[in-house]
Amino acid sequence: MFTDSAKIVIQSGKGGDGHVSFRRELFVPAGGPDGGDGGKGGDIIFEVYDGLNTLADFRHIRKYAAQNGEPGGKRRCHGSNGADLVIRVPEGTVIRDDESGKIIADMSGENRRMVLLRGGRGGIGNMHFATSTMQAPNYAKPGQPGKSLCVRLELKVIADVGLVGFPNVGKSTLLSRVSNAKPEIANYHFTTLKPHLGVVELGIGESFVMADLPGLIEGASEGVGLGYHFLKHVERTKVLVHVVDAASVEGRDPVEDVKKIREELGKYEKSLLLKPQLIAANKIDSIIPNEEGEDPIARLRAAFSPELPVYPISGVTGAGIRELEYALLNLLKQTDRKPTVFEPEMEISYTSDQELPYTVVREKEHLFVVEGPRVEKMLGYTNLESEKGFDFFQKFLREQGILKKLEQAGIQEGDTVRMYGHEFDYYK
Ligand SMILES: Nc1nc2c(ncn2[C@@H]2O[C@H](COP(=O)(O)OP(=O)(O)OP(=O)(O)O)[C@@H](O)[C@H]2O)c(=O)[nH]1
Ligand SMILES: [Mg+2]
Repeated sequence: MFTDSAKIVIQSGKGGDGHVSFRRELFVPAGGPDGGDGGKGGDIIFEVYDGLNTLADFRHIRKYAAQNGEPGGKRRCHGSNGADLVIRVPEGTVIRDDESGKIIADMSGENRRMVLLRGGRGGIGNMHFATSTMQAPNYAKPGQPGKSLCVRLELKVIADVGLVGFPNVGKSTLLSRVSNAKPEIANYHFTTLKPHLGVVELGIGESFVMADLPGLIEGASEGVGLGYHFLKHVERTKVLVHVVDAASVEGRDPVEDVKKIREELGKYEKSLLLKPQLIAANKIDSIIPNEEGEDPIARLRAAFSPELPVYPISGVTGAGIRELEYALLNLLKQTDRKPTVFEPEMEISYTSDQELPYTVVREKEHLFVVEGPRVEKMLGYTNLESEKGFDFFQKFLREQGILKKLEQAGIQEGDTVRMYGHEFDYYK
């Protein structure tokens, strides 16, 4: 089965924790802190791989995780970085956030490799936390967490020319006539269930890619039938060919058909109607003039030319095919052939840096000691003599979860808390 979309969960690696240790050497009584930094967590990287044409592989494996960073070690040992995970996708893969549907990246054009999820930074070891007042810091920074995200991959066919039309009008027959592609052709509706690509070669350096798309029906833009699923492929083609059955073999009216298909395209996405387009009036080998002698080609021209030029063709006999091919080549020469690349609609947000670490130690029955670089900084910054300053500092302790930690450590009313030379009485 052809898969042109897949949902996967990706996860970048967690950063390794910083280490807490102290130098222990002979004749060095109180060695300084020497806990090393944790390694960085692995990134999730998307890469365009030319050998791939479908997203089928993503149906078997749904979860993709990069490696975590290793924690730091003693003697300033740096933990090793977690390995990145490279996910290979076919060109033209659009990556969306599954929850919001927003585009995170479009793997096409210049964008052949990108880091989609950054791994967490490693935490720094206690060797970085020594200050003049705190010679033996007992804390290190934990590694940053990795990030997990559910994303939807969608493959958009990249073709220069897209064939659109109702079922059974002869789109696949036309593609097989002008290119090397071998799409299935049959006299029933919805023979084509997935897009087929073919290369149309008209001479050296004069070739283009044509996409045969599944037949559209009325209401396609609202999700009736299979069509909706494939309208997105139309977005990437540069030129559209409306294929109609000019012979009305099944009693359809080709003029009405072009109008209806254009209506569906416009409802799905207005800009589709701005693409250069023309009409291939197919099955001319079977046109039987009616009693009034009305010619369907003349009717089509009256209704749509010159906005949409009409090319009478027969996919079966080959009549008119050359003219159509050159008309398409000319149209393409006038258009910018670089495939549309979608702009990202969202950026991945990462949880902000982990709070700096601190320790809460019960030194004696009624004495608790709080230490940590942020606490130290905050103390230097706050005027504890003023009531406002004191309130501010208390709020800080509450928000940092330090009060909670003290309670967990068993602090009671009236106990003392010491922080860098300041002593406070604890009251609820
Ligand atoms: N007489 C005649 N029959 C044609 C012509 N082109 C296609 N057909 C016939 O029309 C039928 C449908 O052809 P397909 O090429 O499968 O049509 P399609 O538009 O791809 O159909 P779906 O994939 O179902 O949307 C087949 O029986 C073809 O043989 C033509 O130029 N003349
Ligand atoms: Mg077909």
